[in-house]
Amino acid sequence: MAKEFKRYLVTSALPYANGPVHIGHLAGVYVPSDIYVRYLRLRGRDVISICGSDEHGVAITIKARKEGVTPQQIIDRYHNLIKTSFERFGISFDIYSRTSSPVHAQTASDFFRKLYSEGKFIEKTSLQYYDEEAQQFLADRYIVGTCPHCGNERAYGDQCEQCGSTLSPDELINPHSALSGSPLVKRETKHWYLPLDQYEGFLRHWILDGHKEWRPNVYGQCKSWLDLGLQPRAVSRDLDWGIPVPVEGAEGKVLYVWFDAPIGYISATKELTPDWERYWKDPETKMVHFIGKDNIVFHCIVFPSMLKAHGDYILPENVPANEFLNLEGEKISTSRNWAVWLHEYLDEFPGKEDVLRYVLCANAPESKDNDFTWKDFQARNNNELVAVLGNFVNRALVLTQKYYEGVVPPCGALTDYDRETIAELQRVKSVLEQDLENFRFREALKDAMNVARIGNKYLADSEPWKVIKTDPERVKTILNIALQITANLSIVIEPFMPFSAEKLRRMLQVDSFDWERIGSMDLLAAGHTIGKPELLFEKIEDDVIQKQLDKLAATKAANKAAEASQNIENQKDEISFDDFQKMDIRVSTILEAEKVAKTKKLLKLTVDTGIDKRVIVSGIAEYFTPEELVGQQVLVLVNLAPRTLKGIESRGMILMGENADGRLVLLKPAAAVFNGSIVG
Ligand code: B3M
Ligand code: ZN
Repeated sequence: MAKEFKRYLVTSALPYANGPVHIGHLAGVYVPSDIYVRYLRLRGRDVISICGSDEHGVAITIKARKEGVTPQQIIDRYHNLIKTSFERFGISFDIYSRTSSPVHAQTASDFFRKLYSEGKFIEKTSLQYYDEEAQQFLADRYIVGTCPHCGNERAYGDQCEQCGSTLSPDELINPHSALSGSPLVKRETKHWYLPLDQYEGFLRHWILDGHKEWRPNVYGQCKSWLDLGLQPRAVSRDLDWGIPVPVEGAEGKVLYVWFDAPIGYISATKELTPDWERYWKDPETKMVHFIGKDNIVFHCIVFPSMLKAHGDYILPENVPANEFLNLEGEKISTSRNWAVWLHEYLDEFPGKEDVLRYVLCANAPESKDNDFTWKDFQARNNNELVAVLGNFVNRALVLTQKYYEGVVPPCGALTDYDRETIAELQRVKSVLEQDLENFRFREALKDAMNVARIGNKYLADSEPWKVIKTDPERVKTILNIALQITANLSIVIEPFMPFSAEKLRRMLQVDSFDWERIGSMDLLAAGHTIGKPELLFEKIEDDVIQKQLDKLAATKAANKAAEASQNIENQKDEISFDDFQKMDIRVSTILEAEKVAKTKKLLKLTVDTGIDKRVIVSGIAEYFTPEELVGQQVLVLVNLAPRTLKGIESRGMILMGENADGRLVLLKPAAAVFNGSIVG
């Protein structure tokens, strides 16, 4: 039997205040979390829903530098945009705070000081990259250089965005500062580390023994982290943006953003209620963290270790992390503007908040990554919301207007079919509650929509528009039942589509019903007058969708043009003729071509250079199909040192040009030339 709790503390991942919220955030975190808290409130549970902007970290300082403004201006802009967007979308946090608040600075500092004074940290001095011109230590993201895997000259110290490799600054060729461009030196710096390795035993027992009910993607990731063995993790950084490390000898150092951010849940609760300790320290509280999969380690390993080290706090009962949502088959990217931004959706689709809430729940990446397409958005709106839910409600209300001037007719004797329908309706509540309690929101939405399916089938089978001619008394019972089903719908859709539930209650001229009355067939008393029927949902036409697809196409073109312009670099340093003579470029023919598995950009080519037949791996899969390349004559730098890419040894480089919209083009002889012909 699941443990009963007296209250619920529900947190949602604090969005970074360096950009707007997009559908990936909503599908991953905020729609599921809002469904859950709305449900708990409808059940009369004591629940608080906590969120706020995550306003520290390197990404905010990079954005500020890029825009030539201060980090404070960045966080003020996006904190306000995010907060108002959530409110407009019906995400009903009890508080939406921010980690730049004084209460948070105090709470995070006190938390650090307690662990520090109790000796829970390791102090370590290490060598870090330092920019002497900018006079500051550099976070990995501020270090750029050449990727050792694909030659991208603008790879970052933590990742190469061209081939996707995870990097460390030491792997970069010619690492230099993204701030000043100057080469780097290493300097000693002291930081404080949380010895996560000391918490392995506790975490193993608490998670692997104690929470086998966690979602497989979450449990599995925790297990692999623990099996790999945990390392001490730095909880401070050399940065001038963040919460200063509150101990002697820590000038110029701030708390690591992932140390301070989760404490933001605590500080926001303090701001919400003087009773905050009952939520955070009483084991009768059920704490649930809603996050995306990239935050699992911080919410299941790091933050619980911090809470354990502190000693006063409870631990999360569940962390139902979602996987990722892609957009039209590609990863959503803030930096490449490849997203559907919430504030833009709300402006462009007024009154359709629930359509997006519905689609993002129906398509939620609960167990695996999923894809959002505008065609699917249109299909679900037209074929499910309009054709099933909206259609049923409209028929029930229009027929009541038509036959009884909007007055609910009395219910007469029930047929067996009536009883079967009512019994089916009454089975919904327990299934719906089970799915909601267990964070199966896609299933729960289907349970709720099933009420509309039951209603539609009941009307289609009962055909009141025909029976009215022969047995008008019977039609009173049919429509009374249909209206009770409509009233039940207004309850079950509330957690998912609060705007439509409110609109439906207005059409029925009722206040909200109690959740426990789901399944009741006397929600609307005979004689009650309902309001004017309106359309709950309207069809979305092709031109509306095409406009969104055109918008994404324009984004893609803009990205390619931006990349192309970035590639027009100044002429490189002068070289001697001897230097040039070192390069051996030959006319060659591509004999075979195939995609490199698990990569989007790489092709494996077999090339006849006239000297030999060899394999060359080239990052051109986005621009050419293998079929297009076979038989083409190209120019190959044959004496380039071999490199191994995704396990394939590549000997040489195919020379490419780039056109105005950033697409790569082959460079080939104006007429057929023998393979091996020297280019000079
Ligand atoms: N700011 C969100 C992210 O990683 C991160 C969550 C913090 S929750 C304490 O996208
Ligand atoms: Zn690379």
